[in-house]
Amino acid sequence: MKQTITWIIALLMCSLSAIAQKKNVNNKPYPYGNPVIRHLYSADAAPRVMPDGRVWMVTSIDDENKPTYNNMHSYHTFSSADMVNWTDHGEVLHLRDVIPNEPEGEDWALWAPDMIYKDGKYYLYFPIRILKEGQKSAITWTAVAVSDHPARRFKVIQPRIPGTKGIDPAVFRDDDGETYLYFGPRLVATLANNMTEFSSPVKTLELDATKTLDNEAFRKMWTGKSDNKKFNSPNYMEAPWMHKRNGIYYFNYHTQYGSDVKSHTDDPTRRKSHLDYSIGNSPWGPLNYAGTLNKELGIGVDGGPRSAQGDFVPWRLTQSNHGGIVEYHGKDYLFYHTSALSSWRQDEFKAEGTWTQRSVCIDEIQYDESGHALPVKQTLEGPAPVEITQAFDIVLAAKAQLKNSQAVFRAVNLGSGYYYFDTTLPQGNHTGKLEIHLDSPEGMLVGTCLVTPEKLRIRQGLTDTSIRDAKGQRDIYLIWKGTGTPPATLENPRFFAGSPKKLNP
Ligand code: FUB
Repeated sequence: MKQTITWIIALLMCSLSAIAQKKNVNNKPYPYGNPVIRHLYSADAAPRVMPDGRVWMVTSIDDENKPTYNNMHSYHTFSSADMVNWTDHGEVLHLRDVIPNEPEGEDWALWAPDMIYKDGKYYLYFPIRILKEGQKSAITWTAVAVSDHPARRFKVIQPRIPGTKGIDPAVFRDDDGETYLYFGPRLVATLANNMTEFSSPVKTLELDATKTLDNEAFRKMWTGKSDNKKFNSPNYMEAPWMHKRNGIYYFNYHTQYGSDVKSHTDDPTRRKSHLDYSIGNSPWGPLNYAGTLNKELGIGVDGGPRSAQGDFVPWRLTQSNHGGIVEYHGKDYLFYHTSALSSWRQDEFKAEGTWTQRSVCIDEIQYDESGHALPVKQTLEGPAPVEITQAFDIVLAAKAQLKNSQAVFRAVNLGSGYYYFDTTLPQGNHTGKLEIHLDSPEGMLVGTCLVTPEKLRIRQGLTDTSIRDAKGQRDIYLIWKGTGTPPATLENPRFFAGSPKKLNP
């Protein structure tokens, strides 16, 4: 009975919001730098540096005319060379690519996606949500699509990854070459080589909030909840994202705000629509609660338009929080979304905009000396342009001999960062991995090429990997670890993606 009433209320709210939907009638240019995407409504950004050295993001698209969570039906990709100017590469996947017979209905929706490069291909992970009339709750799982370029159409290759449930898949590649998928109710598993199924059991991530909370008000807020089963990580709701910095794993997520978000209350006991984060030493957890990465949207924004209700921006709190993080040439950036553009396009900031007409914003993340991330300062201006003058790639040698399975290159200047490494193994038939270490054979592992004879055959001996923290003047150690005969030589080992390529006209 309770579920039926909830269902009726939900339907009622959807139709009321559709009726009350304001039109996007204001065509004047938006006056600020944030949001960075201003010609359509974009949400749930998942940013990553790709092999062309540009920052790419895939986003959900919110509807221009009848916005609801139920008719989110496509994904776009965007790229930038400087974090400020973004090119829209258009729609790369639509609901009709997933389910050809139900192209425009509101039963199916595509929510927050993620995209990653691996072994010459781009993989798009996305949640499918089915909410058929009469169903008590939505059914959700993760699917995978692939493309040979992030600006081109993706093709669904796995309509449902076995073992997935829930929304918001997020991919994370670790320095040892292992790729993790975080999804649904804080679940995690490793992806197999084919990127379409798991190679490990699914584990629930321990966020450990209760053990480290020393803030009494916060503790009271969560422990007062009736659902004691969620006591372990009580404030997790959705939007998982993992990033790694100086060897530490940072996992951020959207907190459970329930229906308590009210535009203008600062009640300290109200559950907040935050992005909180936990940190730890393993992508599997356990992690310890570490604080808030992004406060509720519109909180503490300096300057700009003010709401009629008080001294804050009109879109304050008018949105759920969703965050993706990328490091780009020395700075970490949080990608999130607000309804600021909607507020502008509807009535020039006179009201808060629409909950489901969101737009991607970017701001820098700052850390304290102990490595804790500080709450991001949400700005109207957005990020400063990034200027990069170093070469796109650094070839270490035309042919490098491996001695005792190792090749060393002294004092290589990796500048402000190189994001990928590749080399060719001409002899072909190897099984193992090529590790890239900085400064000594035991020094920081920044990436690992996972090698199989099959992969080498497909790519004519080429092997590559994304890398992290490869910057400054460093000694480079390439170390082969594997079974059978080690490769004798590496052809053209190189770091690349150290500066952004121009787009083809
Ligand atoms: O955009 C649809 C849903 O809203 C996402 O999947 C959630 O993370 C929230 O942003």
